[in-house]
Amino acid sequence: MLPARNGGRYTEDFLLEVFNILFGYIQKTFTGKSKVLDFHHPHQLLEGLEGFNLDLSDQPEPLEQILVDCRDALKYGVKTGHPRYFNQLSSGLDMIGLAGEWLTATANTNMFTFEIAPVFIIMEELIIKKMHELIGWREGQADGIFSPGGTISNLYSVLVARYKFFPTVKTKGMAALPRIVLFTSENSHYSFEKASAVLGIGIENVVPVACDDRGKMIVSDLEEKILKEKEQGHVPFYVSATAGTTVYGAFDPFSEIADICEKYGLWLHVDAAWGGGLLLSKKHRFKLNGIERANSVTWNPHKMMGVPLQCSAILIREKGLLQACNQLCAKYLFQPDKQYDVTYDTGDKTIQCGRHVDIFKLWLMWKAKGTSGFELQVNKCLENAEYLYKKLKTRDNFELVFPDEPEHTNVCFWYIPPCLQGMPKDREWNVKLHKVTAKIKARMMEEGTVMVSYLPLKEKPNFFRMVISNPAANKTDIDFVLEEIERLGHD
Ligand code: ABU
Repeated sequence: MLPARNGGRYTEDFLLEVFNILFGYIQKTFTGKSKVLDFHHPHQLLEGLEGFNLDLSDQPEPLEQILVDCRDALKYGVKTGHPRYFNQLSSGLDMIGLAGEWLTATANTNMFTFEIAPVFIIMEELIIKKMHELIGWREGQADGIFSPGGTISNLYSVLVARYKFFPTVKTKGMAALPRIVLFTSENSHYSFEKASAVLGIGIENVVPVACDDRGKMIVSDLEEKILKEKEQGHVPFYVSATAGTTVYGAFDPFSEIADICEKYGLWLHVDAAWGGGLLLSKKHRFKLNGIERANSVTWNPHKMMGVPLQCSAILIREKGLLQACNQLCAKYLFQPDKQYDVTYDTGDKTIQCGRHVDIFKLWLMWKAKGTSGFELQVNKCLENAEYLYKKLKTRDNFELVFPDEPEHTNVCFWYIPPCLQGMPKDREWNVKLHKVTAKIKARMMEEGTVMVSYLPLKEKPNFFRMVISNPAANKTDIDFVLEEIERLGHD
């Protein structure tokens, strides 16, 4: 194959075979008859399946085997684009996004300099500007960067906020700082604890703020906790509010939280990794009112916008902070005397050196759908969630974890099997329900017909958290899930 001389024909044949495998997989993903997964335990994959051996050998294997491996790697994976895959916040398989991903892989470049990624760097600037506008930041000075996922985007927000208040941390380290503390709701993502551990702030300096039954931050508790920390001589510097919590899909009251941040001079971050997509919807945008007062926002287009993994942005309101916080001016990459405008060498804004091109698939999708296409997509998913919620309310053998209509597409519920219906809801009942949910999920995986995740939360026994971000999912798929859970849990 290429680059060998006369390798063009072999390369074409090989890539066309690969394309056929991909296209077969894509068609199967969207046909109602195919399964979401063909589950095998880790030991089965390690032992090898018929014709599919994951062991590596010293000798090259024939191309026929490589093609079988390509096919089987997809065959034994999970079809996350399947309309009955409701397991994670990111799902779906967008054809334009997929094309963007293929083209990105073919370009095989790195995002650190304009020198080697001229087109992608400009696309990133334009998309970041667009996201700023959707947030409602009026300054017109777009700043931000695409990062490897929401956890890293959230980490950037803590890093930049700390630098803003304590710039000497970059050279002197944490020893030069007082004991700094940050605040986030007890229902927020665990990435804030992770960021605090990684940045040397310490997990004990992440103060959890209480939430109401619906999972929203209680602002009076935030203020009490800030005052308590100050009394102890600690230095509050940062609050993270969430737009679409991971489990309940709750939106914190951003304007009230922003008031508190202004009062005490704190950085406000909004983790809109999941909820950011609603900014594209005229109908649902109000749920993020107040986000325009944030200093930074995390937004993952690979979630609600259906962009292929991964695609996450950290957006910073104040231009220049990211650069000042992270730049080290490595001379071999960021030569100041290049012939073009070197402010486009955005790589020194990051904590990475090499950075994957995550922008092209998003840019291409935005071109193909327009903002209005994303809006339709988001609205459809929310309509489906409302349908699921209403269906659950009519079924005696299902119980909602909280009674209110969902704000996002997260719908949390229990299936109550016949043996637990009408029984007193005591401790033993809860223990049984906890096991029932896990057992149904195990059966779901074995049968491969649907995928919905489950979890316990505080004192609540295991419940299903169903999320809808795949525009390919329809009401019939939602009906199917409920029937299937009932079937799998009948005994
Ligand atoms: N925060 C990462 C995504 C978690 C989820 O898909 O449930």
